[in-house]
Amino acid sequence: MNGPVRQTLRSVCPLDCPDTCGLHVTVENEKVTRVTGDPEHPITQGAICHKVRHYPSRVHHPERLLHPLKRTGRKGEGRFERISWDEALDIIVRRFKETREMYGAEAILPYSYYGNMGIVNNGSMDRRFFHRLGASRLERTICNTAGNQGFQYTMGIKGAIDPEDTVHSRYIWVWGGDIVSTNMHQVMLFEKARKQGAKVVVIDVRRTWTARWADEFVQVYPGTDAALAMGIMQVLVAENLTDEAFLQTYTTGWDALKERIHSYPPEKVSRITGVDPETIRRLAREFAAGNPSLIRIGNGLQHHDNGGMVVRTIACLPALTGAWLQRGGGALKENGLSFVDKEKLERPDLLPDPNVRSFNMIQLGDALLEADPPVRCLFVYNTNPAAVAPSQDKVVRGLKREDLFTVVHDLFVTETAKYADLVLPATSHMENWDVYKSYWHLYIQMARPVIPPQGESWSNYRLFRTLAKRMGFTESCFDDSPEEIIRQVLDNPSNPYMDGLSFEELERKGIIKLNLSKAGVFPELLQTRTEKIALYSESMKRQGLDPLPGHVPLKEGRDAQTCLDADHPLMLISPPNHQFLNTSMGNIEKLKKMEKQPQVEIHPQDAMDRNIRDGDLVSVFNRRSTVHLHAKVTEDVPPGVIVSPGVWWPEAYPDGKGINALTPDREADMGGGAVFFSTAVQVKKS
Ligand SMILES: Nc1nc2c(c(=O)[nH]1)N[C@H]1C(S)=C(S)[C@@H](COP(=O)(O)OP(=O)(O)OC[C@H]3O[C@@H](n4cnc5c(=O)[nH]c(N)nc54)[C@H](O)[C@@H]3O)O[C@H]1N2
Ligand SMILES: Nc1nc2c(c(=O)[nH]1)N[C@H]1C(S)=C(S)[C@@H](COP(=O)(O)OP(=O)(O)OC[C@H]3O[C@@H](n4cnc5c(=O)[nH]c(N)nc54)[C@H](O)[C@@H]3O)O[C@H]1N2
Ligand code: SF4
Ligand SMILES: [Mo]
Repeated sequence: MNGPVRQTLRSVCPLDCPDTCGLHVTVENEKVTRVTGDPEHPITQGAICHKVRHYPSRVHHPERLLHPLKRTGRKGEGRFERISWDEALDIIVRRFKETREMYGAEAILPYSYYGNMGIVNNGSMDRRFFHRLGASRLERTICNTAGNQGFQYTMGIKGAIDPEDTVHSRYIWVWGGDIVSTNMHQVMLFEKARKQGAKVVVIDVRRTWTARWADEFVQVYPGTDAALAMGIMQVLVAENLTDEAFLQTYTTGWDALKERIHSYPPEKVSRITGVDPETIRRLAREFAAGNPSLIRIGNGLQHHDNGGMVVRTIACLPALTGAWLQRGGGALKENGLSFVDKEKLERPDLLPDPNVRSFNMIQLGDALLEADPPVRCLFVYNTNPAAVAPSQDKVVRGLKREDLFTVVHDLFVTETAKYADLVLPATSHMENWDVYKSYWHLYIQMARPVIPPQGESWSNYRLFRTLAKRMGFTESCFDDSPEEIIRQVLDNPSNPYMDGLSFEELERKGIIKLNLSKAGVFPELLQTRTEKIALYSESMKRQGLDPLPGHVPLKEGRDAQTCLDADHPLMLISPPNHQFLNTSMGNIEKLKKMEKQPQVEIHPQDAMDRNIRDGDLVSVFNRRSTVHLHAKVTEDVPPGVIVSPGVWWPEAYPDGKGINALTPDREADMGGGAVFFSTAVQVKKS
């Protein structure tokens, strides 16, 4: 770290955001003073979001955790004393060994998500450690598994469009994604398309910033998108707008789907979705005429009971018009091309018992309260479940268990850390060596530390490597250096897109694009692969699912016509906000000020019925809990739906209870996914 006092160094944004930006970091006297976008990065193009420009305030936050802590107060109270790393590691190793001896290692549960997307620190040494230990496994379902599974059922692949090709799209639907806030570089690419005449339509429940930016906003009731997609398909058939040659060549099950489509005439679809029949007809015509048409499928519409089927159904649409055949046409949810060899990186072969039990992460409350035999140790890193996991009251009751030994590794004393027995300080990505792939664009990037570890903070890599040694694990994979892990990431013969990617080139350039010379992306890939687009899906049938696409009503809540529960007639959507990244950045004062306070948007009619005025403190409640926040009366949301943006730190709510107290921990129809937005509530003035 010696050298000039002021330097500009390269880094990569580690946050769980599709854009995975290249960063320029100004470092003065070992402090990060400025973060900007890498102007040479083909996707970042010098621009980053507002929140990450505030990253210096995160790295050098006055409340940044700098030493290991041990609990002195009651669980949840947040009282701790400083201890040494040595003592902390001794306690963990002793508790893990005791637990393993008395109850078996499956009484230990690791709990992590993607607070840091680097593979050296998330998805290698950590997984090896828990596999070798024999701990219970975790299904990481909280984000996108329902929709990804649905997309895959239709397309046979997680996605193969190069986002850079979306500049060629000329008619664009942004469906259930708030990309101005959550995927800003897609907006930049669409802006280029727009300059060439593209039209952008946003299909969402709420009039978002993205909806305002677009040329047209189509407002739908939550969870009804599959009906809308089927209605559009019905019009395509009725008006002879389908591409029969494409359907014959590239799909299976067209006749069966056509049969199903008849039951979705626009008038009926309108009653379900709230979109008027003429708009449905016009959307169909415009989509067929788009040259080419692209659907950018967001993550929001799949956080529902029917989320898998919604995405599976929407993914069928471009096949009806053959939009896939044109560059910039088709549908883009994520890309599935930069997959790594998980066996090698995570080493599930180290599991003493491959059949060890597994928990769905969205049901953490049940795992802690009801598992038999019980979970006795919980190790949380890269996530903040006390705030982000659904059915928060249950999660908190579980975390409060006196006999549960909880370790939390984080940069801050988060809401979850308040319940820990030990809190361990984590480095930020600015302090780590790591490699990053994106789940949207096609570049792989490497970043070196730009400042030394702050205080006594340790990276996940160092923590799990050290714990492995202290547990006496002697396998050589626990000796792998970050460089060796990065080499293993690149070395994946089963992925043609990684063929020939060299560590040396990545080290030299910091960024390399996937190799598209062997397999390519759509549209070329469509012509070379043997797999067909499954309009009728045999594999869904085998799984006991409906093999054809279609609308399935939600398990609680309402559509434009039906309300399932008269006591809780409003649907609550709680999507990400602009200035936070899930709960990360939710403790940066300037960003908090810009978001003002936790609030709930309510339609003037619903507000009037309840005698609620703009700014009033209201209670939002259902059978799971009650949350207090301020009302914002606005026509941005439809009647019957309320929207509370952002997962704030629970302390920001008047009584310390966050929005996820209200959300259900049911599994979606596919992939064990989360259904945050299928939440029925009632609202009253507090
Ligand atoms: N600024 C910011 N950026 C982020 C994040 C963040 O917290 N803040 N989080 C990151 C993460 S982890 C993720 S997964 C992505 C998510 O980013 P997106 O893909 O944009 O998904 P969401 O923001 O969850 O939801 C997008 C939209 O879906 C709408 N929606 C909800 N239900 C329905 C429905 O039934 N139908 C339709 N058509 N729309 C519906 C919501 O109103 C919302 O506007 O963003 C990432 N980027
Ligand atoms: N109501 C509602 N709830 C939601 C959502 C929603 O839209 N609405 N979105 C859901 C979605 S899509 C997602 S992906 C989840 C995301 O939920 P989480 O994955 O929990 O995301 P964050 O809240 O950002 O928490 C990440 C934590 O990891 C920590 N961290 C960062 N880097 C490191 C590191 O290197 N080491 C360690 N040990 N810790 C680190 C951060 O400081 C932070 O506390 O939330 C879900 N919850
Ligand atoms: S959060 Fe997303 S847009 Fe912002 S800097 Fe990181 S990768 Fe880029
Ligand atoms: Mo997510």
